[in-house]
Amino acid sequence: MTPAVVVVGAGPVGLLLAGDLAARGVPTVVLERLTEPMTESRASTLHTRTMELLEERGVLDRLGPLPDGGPGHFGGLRLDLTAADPAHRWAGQWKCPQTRLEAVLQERARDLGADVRRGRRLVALRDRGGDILVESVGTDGHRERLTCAHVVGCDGGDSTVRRLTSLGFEGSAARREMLRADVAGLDIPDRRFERHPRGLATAHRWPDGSTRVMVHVFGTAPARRPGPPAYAEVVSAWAEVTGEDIGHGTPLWLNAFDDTRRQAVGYRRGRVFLAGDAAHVQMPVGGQALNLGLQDAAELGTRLPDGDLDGYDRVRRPAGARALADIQAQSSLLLGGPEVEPMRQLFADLLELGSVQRHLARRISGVGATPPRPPASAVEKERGEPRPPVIGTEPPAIEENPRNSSNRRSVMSRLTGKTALVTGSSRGIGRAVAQRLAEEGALVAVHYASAEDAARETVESIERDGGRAFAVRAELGVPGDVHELFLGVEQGLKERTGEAALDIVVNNAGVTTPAGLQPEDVTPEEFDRLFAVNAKAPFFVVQRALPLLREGGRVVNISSGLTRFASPDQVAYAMTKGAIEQLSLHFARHLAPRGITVNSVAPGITDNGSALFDIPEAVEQMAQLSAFKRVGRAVDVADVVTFLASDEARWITGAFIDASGGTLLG
Ligand code: NAP
Ligand code: P7Q
Repeated sequence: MTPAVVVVGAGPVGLLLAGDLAARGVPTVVLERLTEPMTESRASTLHTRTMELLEERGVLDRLGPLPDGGPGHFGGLRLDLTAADPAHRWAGQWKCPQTRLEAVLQERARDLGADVRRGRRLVALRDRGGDILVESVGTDGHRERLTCAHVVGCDGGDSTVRRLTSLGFEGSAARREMLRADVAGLDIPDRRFERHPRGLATAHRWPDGSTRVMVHVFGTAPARRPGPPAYAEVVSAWAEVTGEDIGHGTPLWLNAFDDTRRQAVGYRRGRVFLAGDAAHVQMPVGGQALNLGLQDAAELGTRLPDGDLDGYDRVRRPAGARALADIQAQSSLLLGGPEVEPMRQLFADLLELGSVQRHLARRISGVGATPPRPPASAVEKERGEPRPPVIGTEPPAIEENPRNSSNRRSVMSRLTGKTALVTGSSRGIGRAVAQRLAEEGALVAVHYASAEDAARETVESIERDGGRAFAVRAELGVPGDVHELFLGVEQGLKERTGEAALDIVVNNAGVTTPAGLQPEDVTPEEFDRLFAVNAKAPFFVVQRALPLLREGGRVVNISSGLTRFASPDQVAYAMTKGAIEQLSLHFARHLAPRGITVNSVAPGITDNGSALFDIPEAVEQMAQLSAFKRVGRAVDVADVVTFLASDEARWITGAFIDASGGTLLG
């Protein structure tokens, strides 16, 4: 088989990705250095968003019931993760040994047709322009060459793919180290992040009677040692911190982890991508690493091989950066000495507040993050030979695998402190615009006419990504429409910011002529309705927004390429779009003295999620109109709108921006 994608690394991240790609019919090969899955104790905590991802893919069914992981913590301070969304069916955190997850994900990937090749070590990558050559060596020394379109490094913090691609890995070196051990023959009480004058200690009795101990002596930097720490080191640190002697115990497993924080400077270079630990390493506090990695994989799995590939870096790298920053904050709270006590006390006080709990719990559990679509049609291929699951040990409170994860999007903040109204943002282009503006930091009023659930989903997806939004209902094109809209907008803004000021207005809501309606058949009622919603309402929205718009504000009117491309069955609709372009032209002049820009963006055929775009033949036909031979995605248009909303577009006003992928080029 000539693979389209070679995934390097058969950990949970690589296997989830391989399964998702295979489910979409993308020929995928996985190369893994180890001949057998790892059996030692590693990550074990699954957060709410990850549970959703696994459920959507049928992986939870394969795993069977998982034990509740109990409450979580933030830097060692108790934080009930169910606060993120108490009503969510996967509220809280769940325990699943990484070994077991790996076994199930491998079985799934193979069942779906991915070719998982174990015992193969990557040695070379060569991007040849049109494809990429992958060279690996088997345990027998046999070299194998594969060509493929894309390579994804899911090969851990010490990623060979990253090294071969020369992608920078920037961050800060370890400053603090924690020692860990599973020890038999101890009889010491359980404790969770117990702070002593000299350090921090955790003890947890496993069901098999052994005890997981973790200890940090305040100020201890990582020791340089060739392998795991000696038990004597653990005994001495434990005695120093707790005064207890555990020297009589028998160590079963010894390990040290630290607070190294590094992130790849790009998650993509040409045909090569990074996901999971290969893209970011961080201290394993709070169990976020595995979750972040799985969420990377889920996102990339929807984009390869020919989707918006740059979007992967754009979405996941800021999400990773934010998780890493949060984890560093937790690490300071957890491993800081007496000097952090006032900060811990302050955090403890803040954590009493419901809104703080909810906020932090959401950030950790990824609740509400934009769900990367599950693999479209999970076309089950012939079943491969399933491997027996490997049963691992129960998870530790701190993950073995020191790379954590979360699921939020951009921390980019071109629009921080700004407020926006996007009409018709329950779905389609408007939803993508609302999401992108929120991603850049704007507080967004998500307007809709009747699709309440869809509008709520838009708001929730924004909130899950750490953004802020609220929904406002108003039917446009009827008497009193704009009044009703602004009642909701002003109230929502006042509640959240204390004032009703607007920076960005996007006139996006629109209705179209029914497809195939000939000009001869357009009724006056239909014509009036089109103008009422598409032209009149935007005019009065802008008029009503004038007193609220701040200096430097932005108005973006969504037109259509049909004002430049003749399509007789859409004449009435196109006339309304001609009208909205006039709105931009004349208001641009009117509002320039206030530094407010007004522009039109004209999409061509854009997948708005409607049923039409589920018909491959129709999509294929529509795609031919664009110079790029594909239909637009909502985010293609949303990115243009977001740019116009940013300060970078301050010198553009009264403009018509063609966002039709070259449909107008002829
Ligand atoms: P869509 O998926 O059909 O969604 C339309 C949005 O507008 C929904 O949020 C809807 O709210 C809202 N809306 C519709 N009628 C409304 C009314 N009378 N009052 C208030 N809200 C109303 O739209 P889309 O395809 O993303 O298009 C968005 C804009 O881009 C439109 O102006 C359209 O003309 C323009 N455009 C689209 C394409 C394309 O191919 N998709 C191409 C060029 C231009 P509910 O969900 O509550 O109904
Ligand atoms: O044809 C369009 C088009 C269309 C449609 O397909 C019917 C739909 C989806 O109900 C409404 C619609 C809105 C549009 O703005 C366009 C459109 O912009 C377009 C179409 C065909 C060829 C070029 C186009 O813009 C350059």
